[in-house]
Formats: sequence, structure tokens, C-alpha cells
Amino acid sequence: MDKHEADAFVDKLISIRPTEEQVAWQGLGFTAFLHYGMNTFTDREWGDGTENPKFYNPSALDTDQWCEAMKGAGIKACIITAKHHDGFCLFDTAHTEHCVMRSPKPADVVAAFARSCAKYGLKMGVYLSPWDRNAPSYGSGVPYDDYFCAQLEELTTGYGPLYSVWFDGACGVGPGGKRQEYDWRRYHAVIRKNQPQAVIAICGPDVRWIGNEAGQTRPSEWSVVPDRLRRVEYTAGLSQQADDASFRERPISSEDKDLGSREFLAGEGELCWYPAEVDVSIRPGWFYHKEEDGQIRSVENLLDIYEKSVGGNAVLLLNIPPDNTGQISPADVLRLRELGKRINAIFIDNIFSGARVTIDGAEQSGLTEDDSVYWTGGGEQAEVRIDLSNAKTLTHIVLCEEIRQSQRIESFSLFADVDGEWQSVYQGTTVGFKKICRFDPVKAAAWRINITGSRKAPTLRFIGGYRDMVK
Ligand code: FUL
Repeated sequence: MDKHEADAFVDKLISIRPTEEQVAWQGLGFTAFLHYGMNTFTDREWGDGTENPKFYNPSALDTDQWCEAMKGAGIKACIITAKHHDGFCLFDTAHTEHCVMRSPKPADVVAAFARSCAKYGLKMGVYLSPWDRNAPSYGSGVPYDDYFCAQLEELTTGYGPLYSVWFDGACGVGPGGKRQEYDWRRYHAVIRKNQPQAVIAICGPDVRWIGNEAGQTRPSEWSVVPDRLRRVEYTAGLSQQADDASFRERPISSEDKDLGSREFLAGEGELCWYPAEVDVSIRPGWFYHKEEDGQIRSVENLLDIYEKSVGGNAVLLLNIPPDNTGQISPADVLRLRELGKRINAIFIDNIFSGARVTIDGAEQSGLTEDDSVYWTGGGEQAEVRIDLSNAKTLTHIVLCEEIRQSQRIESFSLFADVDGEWQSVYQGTTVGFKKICRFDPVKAAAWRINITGSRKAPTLRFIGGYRDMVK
């Protein structure tokens, strides 16, 4: 690429921007997944669809309790499995008898959950598994699409505003060995029509699956990626045969370490804004199993996942499975509360608030406050200086770009003035919506952020400095 081409290429990269729905979704940061349904009562992860609705029998269902537990961790939104692969519906659907209304506890769980979410100020989303091992029409093409869309219609019109509709990539074989060719275009259209503010996640155009279920985020997580990633499930759904060339593009493996560097994107055609979501369970399984009561992730492990996902230009979708009483078990509730306290204790007080901030020598105001003010640089590099009135110990620095202007920062370094010497404390690559940098405690009155590489002109919307008192 000559200079002219390289310039045009960078212009193309920064012309890729999020929709307002994607910006709102990204701002939620910490969200939850609730895997609950027939598997909770059969002690399985994947039901086969032959389960008797009578098996569903919670003794003390309490969706308020779910919300209280989530609030305890600082969670802002949550997605419920309205129907998992076994086809059993947690809502009062007119389209199948394989649902909660035929159980010994005939109450619409999605409706109860929607009321609780509204009461507790949580945004609600739904997971509706396209793969349905119970529906007789599964694998028959249009009749199943009709069925699936009718259920989507119910969910998107009957339960108030949704922030996300989550389509699982797990596509399996239905009754009689039949496979369904999903009509994604049609499914998406139902959501756009009834819930235009909702994002469509995973097998959808708005939110990208991170590529693993272990809670890992790439060290450099880009939201500007090849458009073909977005069409993967789409193409697979529309394709006739599994060995179709476009179908082979389908897996986004965890080996895909680089999805957005300049070098990687140079060989790509169309690009899109497709931000990442990290889905991970607080326990080994997605559903509750009593024998996993002793295997709840530790607070430190959850904090690490939180810092790397929410602070790694992604959204965290932490799964917390209610148990077979219909409540989140006391041990998980406690862990969520501990996690919430731990996060709060670090991030409650921005030590940079009110400090003198200069960028390339010019004073800047507003960047240490969480408001809409943002700064745009004049070149690819910049030096930010933060001067405190006296030396303070920090363990974390948070940086945020203004993603409405795309994602631009490619590399940066943090320094602290320790006894008159600039000491390097952290080296990073991407920033995006939010970057949390953690380092060993350093005491200093002056701090420096050097943006060493960016796509044309970097932006900064927020700079925070924090201290973890536990360290
Ligand atoms: C997977 C499913 O097969 C699991 O059961 C779970 O729902 C997870 C979030 O997605 O594809």
C-alpha cells in the first residue's frame, strides 16, 4: 500500500461506526444470563424434547429474588432462556403444549420475570433456541419458521421492551434426524418490527459471540471486523447443504486471535461494527446441578473475567442458573454480592476526578467525569498528563474512547512519575468502549498516558484512576 492507499484504508476503517442500539447495549457492561427450564428439573444440560411437562415443578419460584441477586452484583440487564433446545417454553405460548402452562405450576415465567425486571430497573432480553428437539415441524422448512416466528411474535409483543434477543448457534438434528434451514432474515425482521431498540445477538447482525465459553476476551478486541463474521450464521441458515462453501466459513474458533488489526483487515472486503459479548457461566454448567454447588467461580476469578471483558471492549454476560426450587441458590447469591462489593470497592472513587489534565500541552476539562464530553486528537499519537495535588496509590487506570467516532486507538503506554523518573506501569493495545488496566500498586502525583498508535486521530471520552484496597 502506498501512502495514499494507506490513508484511504484508515479512512475506511474509521468510517465504520455503531448504531445507537449498539452504543446503548455496550454501555450496559455487566449483564446476566439465566439458564432455567426443563433441564433444571431433569438435571441435564441438553434435553431431548421428550420430557414430560409434569417434570417442571419449582417449589418456590421467585423472580424478584433473581433480580435482587443480580442487583447485588451491579448487573444491569439479563437474558432468560424462554426456550432451550428441548423446546419446552417458559411462557404461555399458544403454539405448543410443551410448555410451562401444562406443568404442575402453570404460571408464565417470562411474564413474572418481566414484571420483576421492571420493578428492579433491570433491562430484559430473551433467548429463544432455534434448535428445537420437540417441535414436530422442526426440519420441515417453512412450517417450522412459521412456528418459530409465531413464538417470537409472542415474546416480542407480550412482555414489554427487550434489550436483546439471543439466538444460539447450536444447530442440531431434530425429530427423525431432520435439520432445519433457518430463515434468519425472517426471524430478524420480526424483532426489528416489534422491538427496534433491541440488539440481535450471536446469530444476528448486532452482537458478536466472543468465540469461547470460558470467559476469555482477546487482548486486542476490535469492534470493526470483517462483515463476513456477521453473515456466518446467516449464510449457514440460508444455505441448502452443510458442505456449502459459505457454510464452511461458519465456525468462529477461539484460535481467531486477531479479528481487527490493520494487517488482518487489509485483506478483507466489506467491514462492519460487530462488538463482542463474553458469555460464561458462574458454574461449570449452563443449568443448575446440585453436584456443582462446590464449583462456583471464586470472586477473584469473576473479578478477573469482569476486568478483562467489561474492561476489554466487550460486554459480560454472566450465567447464573436458578435452581429447582425456582430461586438462585444461596451460595450463588452470596458470590454475586461479594463480587458486587469487590467491584464497587475498586471503581467507586475516581482518584483522577478534579485533577489537572493536559493533552499535548493543552489543558482539557471533562475527561475525568462520566459525561458526554470527549477529546479528539490531531495526529496518530498523543501524550496525556494527569497531575494530582499530591501523590496517590493507584492499581487501575480506565480509558474510554468515544465509540460513536469508531474505534481508533491501537497502542498505548502508562507511566507514573516515581521520584522524578517516569516509570512504565502498563502497555496496552486496543481501548474501545472501555479499557481497564490493572497493575501492581504505584504511588505517584503525576501520570502519563502515551497513545503511541491510532487510526488517524484518537478520541478519549473518559480517564479514571482507582485503587484496589485489597491489593
Ligand atoms: C450453547 C448451548 O448449547 C448451551 O446449552 C448454552 O445455551 C450456551 C449459552 O450456548 O450453544
